[in-house]
Amino acid sequence: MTRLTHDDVKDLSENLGALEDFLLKHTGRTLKKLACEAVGMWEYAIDTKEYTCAVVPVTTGEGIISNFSESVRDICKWLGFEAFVTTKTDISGFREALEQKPNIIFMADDVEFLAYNIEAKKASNNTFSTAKAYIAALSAAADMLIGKDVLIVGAGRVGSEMARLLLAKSANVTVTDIDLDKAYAVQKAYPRVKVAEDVREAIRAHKYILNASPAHIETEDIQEGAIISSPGVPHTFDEEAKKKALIIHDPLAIGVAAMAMESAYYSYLGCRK
Ligand code: 2YH
Repeated sequence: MTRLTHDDVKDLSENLGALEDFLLKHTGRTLKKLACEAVGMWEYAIDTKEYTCAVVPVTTGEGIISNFSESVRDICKWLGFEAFVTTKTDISGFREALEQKPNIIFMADDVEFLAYNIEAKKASNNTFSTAKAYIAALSAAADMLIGKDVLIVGAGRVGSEMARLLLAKSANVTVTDIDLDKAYAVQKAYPRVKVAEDVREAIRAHKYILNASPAHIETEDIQEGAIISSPGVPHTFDEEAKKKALIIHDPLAIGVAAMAMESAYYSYLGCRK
């Protein structure tokens, strides 16, 4: 699993306005509306300012990513939540968070990234929220995906979840991965999914692409007018690629926004006023 770096998130908070403008221009949705659509809720169903999010930095594994927790906090604030980062890390940070009585606690190690809703006792998982949110973005930018041929590049956890969600949207789904065993494992789970064995050929043949892989996509393989919804990091598209195609990407905000809205929605479903 690709780990974010400080470079990925160092300017994230200052760039939220630019991301909002980009999403409005290309999907017709704000970050919040897109996140709500991704998790199947109406954006005015809850009042985010009634909810507090705590973010606990985690030192396990490769340790703290400088500015990661602050970026998660600022994404939550952008959506209207109250939000704070604990001064302590790990279990001590968790205890510090609990003392402030938040509704949602965010924590990430090198493998998992969860938002835990304390009152609903339910966790939102970044892998699944990211898959949902980037499909919502592609669907909005492409004016729906019903009957459209959509390629998923990367058959890991995000790619596999994307296949399931795209089938629910009645898209024609093809998956490709340099590791063919992984691509065929997705097909085994969802037999309607086609497997493309040649990654570059598959990219050349598709206008609608979800890139859930850390691999580089060659600019010459991208179709003119393609739409690429791309959570994958590192993000290596060049200026030429961005001229040819609409490339929807940010390192953290789109996935975290969907986690936060889904988590708050759990409280709403549990009848919190
Ligand atoms: O970037 C990551 C992992 N790739 C998890 C992604 C799950 N889809 N984790 C961030 C680690 C943050 C660090 N422990 C911190 O600063 O708290």
